[in-house]
Amino acid sequence: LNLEKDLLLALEQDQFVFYFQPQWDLREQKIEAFEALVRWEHPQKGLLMPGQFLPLVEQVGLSKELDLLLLEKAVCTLAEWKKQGIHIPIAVNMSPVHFQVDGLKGRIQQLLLKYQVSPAVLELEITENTAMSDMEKGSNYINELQQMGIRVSIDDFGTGYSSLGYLRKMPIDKIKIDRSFVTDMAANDSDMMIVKTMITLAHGLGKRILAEGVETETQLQLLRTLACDAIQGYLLAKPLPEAEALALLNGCT
Ligand code: G
Ligand code: G
Ligand code: NA
Ligand code: MN
Repeated sequence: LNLEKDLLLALEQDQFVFYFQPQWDLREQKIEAFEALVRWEHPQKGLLMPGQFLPLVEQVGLSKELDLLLLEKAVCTLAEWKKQGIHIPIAVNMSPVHFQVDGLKGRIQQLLLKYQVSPAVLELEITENTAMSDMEKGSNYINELQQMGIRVSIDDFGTGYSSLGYLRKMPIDKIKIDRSFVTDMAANDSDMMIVKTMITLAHGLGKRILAEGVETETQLQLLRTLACDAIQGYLLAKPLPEAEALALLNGCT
């Protein structure tokens, strides 16, 4: 109950910050994008992780408000980076309840205009459950986002309850293999086969594929062999505060 009261204040006073985790392009050997992961700088409790407050945000019906706030934060950060001559995309997670709500597209367009940011550097991460809860609406929506020049990726791929048919209907740019398949791929034949098949599937459909949760050199080598396009995970970097993320970017280019 206390946290609920704090939440309204936090939205008002903008106590949320992004940490940034790099996504590494295996072919080009460079950072291709940063995923923005929210943290709450709570005045008394310190830095709170998404798992400690996102369920509450959803429960009290503030997901849309938070998503919009974070979307603006992402676009604002992109504008700041642009000023510094840094042109790297930011991937923002969209909460399931908000994705198909009317007005998101218009809001994004407004933000890009206001901050003079190109849609090409904004990426939205959605889960397959979100996109597929209403196939018709979902594919229209993703089509419209793509026509605006924004990229859409499927997060946590393989963990949702959906058919694969949507992959050919929707102009998705990138598929992110859920880390649960990557963790044991070196030791578990089934996981290895699933990862391998996901990569083949993505490439067969002309989409990029990224493996999440890469923590070991062995996993990296296997993914390279399987021609996976990109990786994300602790092996490369944990989600970092903005300054550290940019320092890493500079060190990598
Ligand atoms: O860092 P990690 O603990 O950072 O994130 C945990 C979960 O919280 C992930 O499933 C992620 O998708 C979700 N999450 C992180 N940042 C955001 C955000 O900015 N918006 C939304 N809607 N979800 C987020
Ligand atoms: O649901 P989503 O994929 O957006 O969530 C990303 C979550 O995974 C975040 O909590 C992030 O901190 C975490 N994460 C990122 N890389 C790794 C990793 O290599 N290992 C583990 N265990 N977690 C990771
Ligand atoms: Na994500
Ligand atoms: Mn994910």
